Amino acid sequence: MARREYDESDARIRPNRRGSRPRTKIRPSHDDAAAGTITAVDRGRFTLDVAGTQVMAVKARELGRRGLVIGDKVAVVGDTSGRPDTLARVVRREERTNALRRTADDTDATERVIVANVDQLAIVTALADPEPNPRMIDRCLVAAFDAGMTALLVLTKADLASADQLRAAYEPLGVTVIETSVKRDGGAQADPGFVRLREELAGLSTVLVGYSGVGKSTLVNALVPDAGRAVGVVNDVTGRGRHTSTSAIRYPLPEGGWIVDTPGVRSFGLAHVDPAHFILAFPDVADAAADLCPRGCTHESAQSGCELDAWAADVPDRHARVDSIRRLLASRAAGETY
Ligand SMILES: Nc1nc2c(ncn2[C@@H]2O[C@H](COP(=O)(O)OP(=O)(O)OP(=O)(O)O)[C@@H](O)[C@H]2O)c(=O)[nH]1
Ligand SMILES: [Mg+2]
Ligand SMILES: [Zn+2]
Repeated sequence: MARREYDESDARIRPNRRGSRPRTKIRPSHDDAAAGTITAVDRGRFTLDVAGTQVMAVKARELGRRGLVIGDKVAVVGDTSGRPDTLARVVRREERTNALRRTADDTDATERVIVANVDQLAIVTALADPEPNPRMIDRCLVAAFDAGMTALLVLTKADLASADQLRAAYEPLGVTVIETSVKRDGGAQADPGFVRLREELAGLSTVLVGYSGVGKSTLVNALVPDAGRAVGVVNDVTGRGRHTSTSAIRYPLPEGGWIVDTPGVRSFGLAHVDPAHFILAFPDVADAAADLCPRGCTHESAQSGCELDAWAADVPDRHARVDSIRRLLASRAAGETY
């Protein structure tokens, strides 16, 4: 067989041509990259805020499998004009100050990052339709504590039911409790609780988390004049919403700061949190445990030597919190979530 001469076309079809390309260890430094923040994620596409301009972007290959979530600070190259049909490239994710995580259930190894770089977690709970679930609130408190975020309890639909019980249960924990209603005469803006909420959010970055139908998007629409978030109807039969919002989005607040609306969650798994940290989200219980419980106490029961029952005796709020922590621990041990 005659020896063939290789020409350029051979080089092009050679399967491992990537491997034969001279490798450079020096990655482009992207000194010219612009700084942006992720404001929405839609499959592989990202919406970024780049100095006030809305820019669409994709991940550059060099980012690898590194995930990007709302709130991530990134470096972006390419066309950052924000003009229609332009697409920039995210080349770097800056270090996160914090991240809110959850897992599907308490034994699920896959943690989902909901949002990064936020100051506050607003736990949104309706006072009715759907019914409040203190266990869910407790889970969110643990997640906020674990993520290093301040927790805010926002009780919506105050026109439907009293907030007294939940207020009494959570204010002693140092959690700011705000009750709102958008159904008063004059709407949300005439509601003192809503005005208070606005003040608590001003200048900070906050993420709203809660069951579907609790009124997260309704709040966002009242807070951000141009948001135009779709709001759902609560099903008469189940009292649950129909998951109106399907993806998260971050809006700038007129008073400064940011608000992130998220789709309703069905559960809030804490598989990623060290169970020893559960108790730390409840400062009064943590203090009592440190003072009273035997060393290495698992706080399981009075029979096992735990002193928390004695501490909580005759004080219903304390008792409820101890009970809640025990349920979280038991749920974690059994691998269930709600
Ligand atoms: N009575 C009453 N209804 C409210 C209030 N706030 C919201 N709603 C109603 O609750 C329903 C659900 O509101 P949404 O804002 O869509 O709830 P969401 O939390 O965003 O739900 P998902 O997007 O599915 O997670 C709507 O029908 C709202 O009108 C309130 O203060 N009082
Ligand atoms: Mg919504
Ligand atoms: Zn104990």
